[in-house]
Amino acid sequence: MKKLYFGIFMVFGLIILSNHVYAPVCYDYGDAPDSYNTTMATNGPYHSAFFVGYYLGSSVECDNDGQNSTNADGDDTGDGTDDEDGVTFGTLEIGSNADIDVVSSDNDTYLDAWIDFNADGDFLDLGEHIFDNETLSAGTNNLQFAIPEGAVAGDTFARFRSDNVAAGLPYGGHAGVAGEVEDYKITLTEAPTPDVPEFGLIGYLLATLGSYFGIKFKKKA
Ligand SMILES: [Ca+2]
Ligand SMILES: [Ca+2]
Ligand SMILES: [Ca+2]
Ligand SMILES: [Ca+2]
Repeated sequence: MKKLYFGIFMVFGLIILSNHVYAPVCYDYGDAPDSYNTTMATNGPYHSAFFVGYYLGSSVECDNDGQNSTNADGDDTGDGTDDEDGVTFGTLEIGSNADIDVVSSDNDTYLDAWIDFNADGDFLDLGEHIFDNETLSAGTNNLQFAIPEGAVAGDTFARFRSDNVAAGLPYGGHAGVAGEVEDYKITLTEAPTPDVPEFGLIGYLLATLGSYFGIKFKKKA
């Protein structure tokens, strides 16, 4: 009987010392279309949610498989719980630096992220791995990345994975540690074209040069 009490004491002690709440073994998946390797059948990414901790945003939950969906919202709408909630995007203008906020549950968590800049249905192309083992702190992390000139304007997809091991993450497959994967549908916009005055491109260039040298050109009445 003493051994039984000792065993129970040890189990509860470990749960408390872990600083995270125990939950049944389960996994979290993404929800981008399956060309991005989302479901188990296509080697989709998944993380153990054994310990409820080391997640993005305010929560993570268990799924049976990747929730591949046209708008990358299957993990949010499928079970009524929007747990893919960790990343906030500002304007995503081609050729500019983008600002995003990434919320992490804990200090010393590590982020890998991808954007399908050429909108060809994968995260494999050069420059599409935007964050590689980026260290996050608990709370909101303001991060920047460059959107290449060759990116395609319109809707595309992004994948964010974080965990508590500084080993880097691939965009598919299992990570044997606690963490989360969140997929997003995003929109890349064209950079605005500069206004060209009514007196034409040469006039615009003269005006720009004149402004630089402090000379003003006036249109003939
Ligand atoms: Ca998820
Ligand atoms: Ca999603
Ligand atoms: Ca989340
Ligand atoms: Ca791509």
